[in-house]
Amino acid sequence: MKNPPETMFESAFAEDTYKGLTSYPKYLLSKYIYDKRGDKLFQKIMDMPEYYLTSSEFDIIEQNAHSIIKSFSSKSGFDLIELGAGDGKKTKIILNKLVDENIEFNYLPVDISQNVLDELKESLRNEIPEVNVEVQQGTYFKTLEKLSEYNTRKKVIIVLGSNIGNLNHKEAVDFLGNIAEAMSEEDMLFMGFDQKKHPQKILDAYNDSEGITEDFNKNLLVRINNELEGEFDIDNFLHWETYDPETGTAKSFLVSKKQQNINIKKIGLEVNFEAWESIHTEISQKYDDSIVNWLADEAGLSVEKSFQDRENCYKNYIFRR
Ligand code: AVJ
Repeated sequence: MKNPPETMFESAFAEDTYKGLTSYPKYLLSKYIYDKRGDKLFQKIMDMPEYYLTSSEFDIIEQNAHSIIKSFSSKSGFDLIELGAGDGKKTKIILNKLVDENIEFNYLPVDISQNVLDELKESLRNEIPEVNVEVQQGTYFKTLEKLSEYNTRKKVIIVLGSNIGNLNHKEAVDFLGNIAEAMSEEDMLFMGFDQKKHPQKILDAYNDSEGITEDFNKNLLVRINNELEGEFDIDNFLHWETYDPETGTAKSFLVSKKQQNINIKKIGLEVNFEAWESIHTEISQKYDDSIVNWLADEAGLSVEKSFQDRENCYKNYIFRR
C-alpha cells in the first residue's frame, strides 16, 4: 500500500503530503493552502464580517498611526521590512503617515511570491508614489539574514495579520528568535497577535456561514487532486473547527464523512479513511499578554509597548532586543 520513501518525491508538497497522510493522526500543512486559488480565498476571508482580525488590526493601526510611526522613526532614516506583505492594505496606513510627516525610510516588503510583490509594487506606484519600494522575493529568514549582513540602517520589522498564529509555541519562539538574531539594539519589531476572546466569536471567524473558510480549508484536497493526481471527492469531507479556551488554540480539520480509500497517483499512495476520521490542517493560535511576554522572553526579545482595539480583540506589540 505504501510504496515510496525510496522514491524521490517531485516536490516538498508531494513529500509533506505523503508524510501527513501516512501519519496517525493524519495531518496536512496549512502553508500549502496558499496557491493562486488559496490566495484568492484568503482575500475573501479577510473581507468577511466574521473575520474580525482584519478590521481590528486596521482600526488599531489607524487610531495609533501617529504614535506607531513616532516609535519607528530615527534621525538617519530607517528600513521598514514587512514579512508576508500581502496586499498591504494595513501597511499603507503607515506608509501614508510616514510620507505625510516627511520621514525618511525605504519600504522592503518580503514575500515568497513574486506575483504578490509585483502587484503590491504596482499599487504603491499608483497610490503612494512617494514611497521608495525595494521588493525582496524569498523566504523570511534568508532575506532577514541577507539584510542584516549588509545593512547598517535602523530596521523596523513588521509582521501583521496574526500570521504567527499558524505556528505552535515552539515554532513561534524559533521564528521570533530568528528575527531577534537579525536585529541590532536600535531595531524594532512590530507584530500583530489575535487575542483570546469569547470562544463563539473565534469559532464564527473560522466557520463562516457562506462556506468560504470551508473552501479555503478544502483547497488542500483540491491541490492534491490537481498537482498530485489525487482522487478526493471534496464533498465527502466536512470542514470542522474547534477552539480550546484553555490553550487558546483554534484548530481546523477535514473530517471524512464515510469509510473511503483515496488514490493519490503521483505519490503512489492509497489512503484509507475510516468513517469520521480526521485530517488536521491548521492551527490559529490566540494569545494574551502573558503568552506573548513568555514567547518574547524565550526568543530574547522584550515587549516595549502594545496597542489594542476598543473591544480588546486584537493587539499589536512593539518588541526590542
Ligand atoms: C493568515 C494565519 C492569520 O489563522 O487567522 C484564516 C489564516 N485560516 N481563516 C488565520 C486563516 C482560516 C489566518 N492567518
